[in-house]
Amino acid sequence: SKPVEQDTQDNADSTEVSYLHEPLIQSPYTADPSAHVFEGKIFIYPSHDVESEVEEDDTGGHFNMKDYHVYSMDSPTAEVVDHGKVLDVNEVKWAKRQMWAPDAAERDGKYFLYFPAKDTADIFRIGVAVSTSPSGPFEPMDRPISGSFSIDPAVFKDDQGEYYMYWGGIWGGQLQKWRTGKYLSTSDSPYADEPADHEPAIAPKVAKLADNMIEFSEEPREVIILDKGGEPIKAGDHDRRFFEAAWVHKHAGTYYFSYSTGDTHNIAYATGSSPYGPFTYQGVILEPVQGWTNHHSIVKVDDQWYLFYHDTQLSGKTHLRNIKMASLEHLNDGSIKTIDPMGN
Ligand code: FUB
Repeated sequence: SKPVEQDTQDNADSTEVSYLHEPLIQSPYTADPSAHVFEGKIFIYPSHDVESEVEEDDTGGHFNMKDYHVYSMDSPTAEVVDHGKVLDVNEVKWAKRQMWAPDAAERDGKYFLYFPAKDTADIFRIGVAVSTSPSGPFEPMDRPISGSFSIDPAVFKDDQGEYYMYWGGIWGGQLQKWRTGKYLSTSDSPYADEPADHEPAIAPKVAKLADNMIEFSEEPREVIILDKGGEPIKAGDHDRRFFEAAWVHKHAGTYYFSYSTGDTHNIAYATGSSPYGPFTYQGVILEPVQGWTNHHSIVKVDDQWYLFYHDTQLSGKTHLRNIKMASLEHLNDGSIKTIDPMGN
């Protein structure tokens, strides 16, 4: 279905549409939308999903993406502009395949695209590419970020102008293979190397970025997610444990760490008083969508918060997704109103 035309009686020339819970882009397939306001517009940095010759399995090899497009909107109801291909895997010397969920950040008029991809040893690393424009094209660095691993980078700018990268994803994102601090794979099974159910869940990672935005300025730290009793969420708690798709936003002085729970398909959130955490689990922001993956971003446009997410409405196939947006509401007690992906 197409985005719904708004009532344009007051403005016959208006091309405004309401995209809420409707595909933002009909073609190509897009996923994992990281949205930001840059230069007064909404910019969206999604994955570019493509048909794949690789068979579906739990390491996600069928998510075999090869490049990135950037999109922008003048406002939440304006048409979506495709700025075209801004980076191709063939331009990235160190990367071999699987250009997964990216994010972007701006500093001093420069724009940085952060992206995970598998290197020539089939290990996920996080790369960075630079542009003078939020719409790219982006020039990749010759090497991934030193000390980076796994997937799904998300960069949060704090009020004092410090930038933090959050990342990680288990199974196909390989985070479970980094528990010793080095890549250690005891088996080809994607489930090997996970902690036992009663042990603390694998933690996502955070590191402050250096002023040049292309390096970490510190060793990666663990992002600890606690239950309301102050205990770390356990590995067996699939309804609440971190899986992938980290995102951080700040509202009324509180840091909100949100993420996908993977095989239970929720976007959950936890709150804290520091960008490093710990964060206390609070609940679900977005219920399961059509398709296996759930991946989002949260951005404030003027005075309204929006959730960007994806589902598989247009294709019915889990690796061919389409991005969407919805309004997001913080309630007076600081909690976030749970969103039904169908808009009900
Ligand atoms: O798009 C590929 C992967 O699927 C992402 O990196 C994950 O977050 C999941 O959405």
